[in-house]
Amino acid sequence: MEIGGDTPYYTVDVDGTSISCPRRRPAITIIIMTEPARLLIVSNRLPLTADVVGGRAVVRRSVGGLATGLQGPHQQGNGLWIGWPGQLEGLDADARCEVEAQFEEMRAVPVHLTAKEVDVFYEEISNAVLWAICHDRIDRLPLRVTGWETYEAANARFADAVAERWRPGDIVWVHDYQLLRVPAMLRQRIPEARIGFFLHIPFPNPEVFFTLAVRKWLVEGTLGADVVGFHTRRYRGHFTGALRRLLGLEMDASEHVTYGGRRIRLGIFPMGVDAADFTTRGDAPEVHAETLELRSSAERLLVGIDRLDYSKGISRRLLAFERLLVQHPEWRGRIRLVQVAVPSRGRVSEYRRLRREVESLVGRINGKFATPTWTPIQYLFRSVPQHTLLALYRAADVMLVTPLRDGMNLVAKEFVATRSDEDGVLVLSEFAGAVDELRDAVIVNPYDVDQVAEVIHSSLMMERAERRTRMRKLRAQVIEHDVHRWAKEFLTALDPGHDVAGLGGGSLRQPASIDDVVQRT
Ligand code: ADQ
Repeated sequence: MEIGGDTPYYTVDVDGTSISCPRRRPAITIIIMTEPARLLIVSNRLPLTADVVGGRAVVRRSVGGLATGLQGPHQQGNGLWIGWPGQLEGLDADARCEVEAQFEEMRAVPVHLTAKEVDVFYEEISNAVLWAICHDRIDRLPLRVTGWETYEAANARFADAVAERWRPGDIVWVHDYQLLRVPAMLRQRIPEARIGFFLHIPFPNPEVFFTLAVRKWLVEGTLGADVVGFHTRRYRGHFTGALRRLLGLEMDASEHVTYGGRRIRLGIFPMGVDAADFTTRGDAPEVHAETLELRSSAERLLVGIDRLDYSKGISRRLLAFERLLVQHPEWRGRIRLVQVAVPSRGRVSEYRRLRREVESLVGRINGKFATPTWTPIQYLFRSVPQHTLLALYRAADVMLVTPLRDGMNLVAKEFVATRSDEDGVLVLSEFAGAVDELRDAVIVNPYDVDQVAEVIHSSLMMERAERRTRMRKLRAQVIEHDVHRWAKEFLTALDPGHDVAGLGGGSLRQPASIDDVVQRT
């Protein structure tokens, strides 16, 4: 319940500049004591994008695995989503206020980062150092790693934003490698809070992780949480190995370690996709029409869909495709590879180099094998609309998911979820987290280019009956272990008594002091 406030404006700090925005809601909020606990989700990026359309600022929800999986808990639980809205360039002060108001309506709390924080915390430390290390690429590290104090400062901004809004009974779920220090910071600021942390990317082997000078400081950051979650047993094994060697901790039979006088659960929660939704949308008539169009363009279609990232193994996949055309010339003129590469991290030089490498490989292979009427690789360097994504999944005879290292890989699961026709072959890397669950895929070593070429050949030759058997089993797995189950299992582990997003339980907020009851918004 809200009662009237008296301050007509509030200030927003954007890129070091303060702007005043008219207040749409009263300044004082009184919380009814019987409100259910809220979920405060914290991720580097908010699941929203802000654009200017016809001179007006428009905020849209972005689609993506995390946004979809947590939409329910976020909305039903009356919770907040705290994160960076991206750089809101090109918006004047009025548009900024409009964006802020829309964020508030969507219960999103923007954490604005300075230009330096974007450069150092986001690009250099998170994307160039932590991403590289977690994907086993020590060779990608800069010769001298600096900037951890900026990482700490940016993490502190997220922790402050949470602590300012946290109310007794709320639970906090922090996401991913950009925010490894946030759980410990929150534990200091709000010792009694229930805090969860989930790592979406691999936790590397300790031998690789230990190359970071700040390794102990990073794992201590995560140990501020009550539950630390991983996609797979292997990543948790790497993490417990690091804990043993850095802090002398051992995980007990109930998956807990004791640290700082608290028990911390180290759980395995493989993330899924919204399988029912992919099935329904994949069956839509307009997707069907686009699928037929794609299928008519070649006798057999191979599809790859990835962010343009060195972890995704796109270059070796292209080489495997080239090898296939050399070893099995009977496929020339009959097959086509559609490779979609979504632009990603274009400001990091490594990614610009990768783009040149992929484009030059595509050019070379097409130049070598194309005929006046046939082009072997169709390369799209952009994000494609959802209906095209679905049509590509539906049209693929063989879906190539061959990352060199991938925390989970949701594309593999989306492909399976979309194939209600029980057809199509999934070729899946043994280094994707998804392989633990998707055992009925055709599993490959993506580094072994010759093997991948042969596997593509045998997948193209696979009988309909075997394709159907494999796809049925894959679908049973993906449908049962969907993203809603993932969110529910994590939140239940974090706080079984609470009814966040109608998960069951239904405890009420504990009566609190008057300071907790009256909050300035
Ligand atoms: P990502 O590295 O981004 O995620 P992934 O899991 O494959 O990788 O998710 C990509 C998402 O982007 C999918 O939902 C896919 O549909 C979408 N997408 C890809 N290409 C697209 C295109 N061209 N157009 C539109 N949408 C596209 C990180 C980890 C993963 C982990 C996830 C979730 O690196 O290993 O699975 O988080 O934990």
